[in-house]
Amino acid sequence: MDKLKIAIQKKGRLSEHSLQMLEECGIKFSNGTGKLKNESKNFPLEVLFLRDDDIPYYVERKVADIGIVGENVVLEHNREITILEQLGFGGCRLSLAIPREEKYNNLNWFSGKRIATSYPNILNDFFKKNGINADIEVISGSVEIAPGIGLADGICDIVSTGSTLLSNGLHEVETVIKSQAVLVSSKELSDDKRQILDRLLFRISSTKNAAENKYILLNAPEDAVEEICNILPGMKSPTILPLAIKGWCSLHSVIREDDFWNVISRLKKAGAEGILVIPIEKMIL
Ligand code: PRT
Ligand code: ZN
Repeated sequence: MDKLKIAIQKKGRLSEHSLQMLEECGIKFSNGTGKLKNESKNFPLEVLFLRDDDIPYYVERKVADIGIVGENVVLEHNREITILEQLGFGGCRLSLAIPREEKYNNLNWFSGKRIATSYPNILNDFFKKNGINADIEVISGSVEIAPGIGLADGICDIVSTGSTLLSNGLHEVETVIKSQAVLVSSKELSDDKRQILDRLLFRISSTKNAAENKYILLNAPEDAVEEICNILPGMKSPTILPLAIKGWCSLHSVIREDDFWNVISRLKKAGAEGILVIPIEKMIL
């Protein structure tokens, strides 16, 4: 049977997370770094380690069947590939930034200005959509220094914490796109490869669901159970078990990580005690 080939970033911000995601899916590799490729010992998958900018093209050309790459790179390169899934890591945004001392009211600031970026296609689309006529100066790295050395009036670059902009005397004024790592695939896959991909997607969604949810256990007096059940919808409905102490029970359920602080204060108000919140390793819906 053919193996599915996945391209991931060789060295950079997405490398570790990409391998970690495959490991969380139970896919194991023999040790060995610095290699160009690596085959899994227990799943029909071969990993190719590439520069992130090359991944969309290699997937389009079917050198790799699928790949993990930033949405920003996919949109900039505009290749014939399909985005299958957002993976929940590598979060960032592509933003416009200008010198701190410049006053900014709206996008018209950019009319007639020179803007340095490594993302000319995305920026060009954005300016076009917003009726802005600006000069785009394409540079491949250290975009943030362009205004300081007189190469441009502003920049369009990837931002995550914002500290790079700050230390270069720039301030962020518009978000052009939001981005995160995505799983992409070539437009056509053989039936065999499609089957392997479906198995991989199933594992990815089980680990993603698990990461987004928590298992919650708590004790409560019986007369508080109804109210607590309304706060905790869970996967179907909470599990309720009697405690050794009369009139008390234990409730088990699942809540979204995003919600749980909010829910916990409501639970305590309703009479819940001994609340435990536990990570879930896999969650199959
Ligand atoms: O060598 P290769 O070409 O493979 O790697 P690369 O250097 O082109 O990419 P890399 O590893 O820097 O980033 C890979 C992907 O990570 C990007 O395509 C984004 O999808 C995502 N990502 C997430 C980021 C950032 N966060 C990020 N902060 N990519 C780059 N940055 C840079 C940004 O360019 C700027 O220089 O970090 C700086 C800003 O960071 P803050 O925290 O100071 O705002
Ligand atoms: Zn790159």
